[in-house]
Amino acid sequence: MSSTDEVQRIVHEIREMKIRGAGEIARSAVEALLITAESSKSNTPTGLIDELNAVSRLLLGTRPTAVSLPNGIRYVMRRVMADAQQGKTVEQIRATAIRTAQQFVTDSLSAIQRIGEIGAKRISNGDRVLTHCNSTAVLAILKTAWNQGKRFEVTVTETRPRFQGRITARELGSVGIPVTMILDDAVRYFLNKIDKVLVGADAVTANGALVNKIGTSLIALAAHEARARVFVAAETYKFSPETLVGELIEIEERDASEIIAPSEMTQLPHVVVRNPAFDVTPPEYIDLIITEKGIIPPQAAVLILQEQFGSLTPDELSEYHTVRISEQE
Ligand code: RUB
Repeated sequence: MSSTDEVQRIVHEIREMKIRGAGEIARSAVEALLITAESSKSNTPTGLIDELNAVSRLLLGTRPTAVSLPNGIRYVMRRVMADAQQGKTVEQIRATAIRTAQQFVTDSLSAIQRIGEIGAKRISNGDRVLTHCNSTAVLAILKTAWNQGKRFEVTVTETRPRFQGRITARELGSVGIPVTMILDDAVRYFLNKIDKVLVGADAVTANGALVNKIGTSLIALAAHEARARVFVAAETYKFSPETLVGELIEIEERDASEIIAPSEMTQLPHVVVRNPAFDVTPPEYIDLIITEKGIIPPQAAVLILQEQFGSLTPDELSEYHTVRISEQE
């Protein structure tokens, strides 16, 4: 497969959700930048940067909600642009793009491992944990706790319409963790037997709100009522710098055919079917966020963002947001 085909494959697979989950989306996007830098025939800095920007735009237009995607691209492109401003050669810029892309992937994987170690401390023997969708960070916590000898059980929602809960159930079951799978609609029915809700993140906003798979906010609301604790597992590259300057996270709306077959839709001529893929859980319904830098209350999200992105101007903070929104139009 040529490098252009390989980049197109990554773009296509993110859009079609063969590559999915916020962390994996970011790592694959950064991989596409790495392939572009390695294979570029450009012999000027401008030529190489134009190619990297073109691939960035393609990637930003795939799925709008996972903030890890623009953050991964920003991680590489900020360093590439800094090199260009310092008058470095095309070969030096290429080396920077490759090195920083590799660094992002390595850091991302070690962040997940660290979240596993930190989060496992919050899982106790006898716990009844509920999770929604399929999150690598959540799996890291549960598998780490299990490998430490803690014994607990997990309730998994099936996560309609794409059934990512089945992936979670399979993965937990394969290491011996007892799993019960339930309908998404059955969460409140089972919550009086749940101690902790543990979910992943597509984005965390400056005010500590969580954007995650549709249904997460309803689960958090029911958990609040049932006095079950709500934990979020999120690498800090899922924190949204754009929200520092007032931008909103766009919620991806997917095709109605994921919910109802087009042939059945024709029988319902006056019905509109809506299929948002994510929703927003306010910080009041979240007990803590487990990051690779430690455990924080949702209200401290702004501190993580200031530490990571405090040096950027408002325009720099929202530049990828603007591209992303225009790619959706
Ligand atoms: C996946 C989803 C996951 C987060 C976190 O949605 O909502 O909870 O992305 O996952 P989709 P991870 O299947 O639509 O991509 O911890 O693996 O980054």
